[in-house]
Amino acid sequence: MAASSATVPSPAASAGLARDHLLELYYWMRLTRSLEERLVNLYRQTKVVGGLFRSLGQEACAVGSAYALRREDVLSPLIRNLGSMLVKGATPLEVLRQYMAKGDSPTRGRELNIHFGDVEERNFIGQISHLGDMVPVMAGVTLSFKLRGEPRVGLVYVGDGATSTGAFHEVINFAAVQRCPLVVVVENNRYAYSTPTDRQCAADRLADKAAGYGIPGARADGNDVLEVYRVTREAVDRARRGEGVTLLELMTYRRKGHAEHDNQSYVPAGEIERWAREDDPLDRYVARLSGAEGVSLAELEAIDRRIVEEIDRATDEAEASPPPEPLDCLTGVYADPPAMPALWYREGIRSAVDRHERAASWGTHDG
Ligand SMILES: Cc1ncc(C[n+]2csc(CCOP(=O)(O)OP(=O)(O)O)c2C)c(N)n1
Ligand SMILES: [Mg+2]
Repeated sequence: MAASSATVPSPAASAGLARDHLLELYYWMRLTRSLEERLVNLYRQTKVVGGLFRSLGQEACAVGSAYALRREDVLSPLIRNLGSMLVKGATPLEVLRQYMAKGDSPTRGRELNIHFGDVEERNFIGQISHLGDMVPVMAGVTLSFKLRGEPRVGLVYVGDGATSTGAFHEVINFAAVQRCPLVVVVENNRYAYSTPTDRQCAADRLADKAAGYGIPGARADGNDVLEVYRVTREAVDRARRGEGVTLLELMTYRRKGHAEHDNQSYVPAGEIERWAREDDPLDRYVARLSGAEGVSLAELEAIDRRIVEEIDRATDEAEASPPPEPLDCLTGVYADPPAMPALWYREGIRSAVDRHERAASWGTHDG
């Protein structure tokens, strides 16, 4: 350990976080980036079956905000909130299996990125893709906390593009009136697919929309993880005190395309490179930790090595996972699956299936 007592951060300068917590924030941000880089490699090897949605440059938004929640609080992530899900307890193994559509992934191969949840233990909700539509879900979740008198908070993310949907407007209004214990985080990454923010909304500051609902709104530097933590924590504490909804606008930048296939031809020349050079959340945090917080680079490198080992192990395990079993497609779809002979739809071609399609590693099929 390189730190001496002289390097213990002052709570005010570090958003009230102790040294261990500051290092945890680094761990989660680095894990997010490294795991996504591994997913890119797997994507290029065609082992990631569907799309790949990066949060490169946005890791501080995801990690700093989720870190402000307690375990019992509920988080509603989006595709660029891998970091938030990891903080809430999703594992690299689950994420890798999910992207590779493995039979033992959380959605048993039905879904191909991070649309999965755990509302029993870890309290993050499986997202749907429709822009803005997790706001109504979370208004309902947090209204139930209020009605039951539970001191729990919900946090829902929306993109800048999603703030222009009807669901967003109608339900923030509803949640504000009901004083739901809800934090709405707008991740303003300057683009909605290929549309820059100023081409889809005439307001300069999305946080100003809060005034229309009679709730507090704040804009913050989304690439400063401690600032993200600080403003989210204030909003979370406010919600827990029964003071209702807060709208936060976190300013960041989407350095990759909407998904991995998108070549970003619509982005002005030099813009991405400028953000990478001047405003990378991890670079900024490393500078902060190794400067004002007195953390040695050797200590950060040790964390990096641990992360590589964790991701390597998880990748091996995920690659060894079986593909989805065809018969499993009914599981979880019908409460009472129709009685039918197994493999009824393949009865006529049973021998062909066995001879040609069924890899030796596949599981049992027809009892
Ligand atoms: C209601 C609706 N309209 C269109 C889409 C297609 N769509 C998916 S993501 C996306 C852009 C989202 O932009 P933003 O809300 O800024 O989030 P970001 O991808 O930047 O994180 C669009 C238009 C959708 N999923 N739902
Ligand atoms: Mg956006």
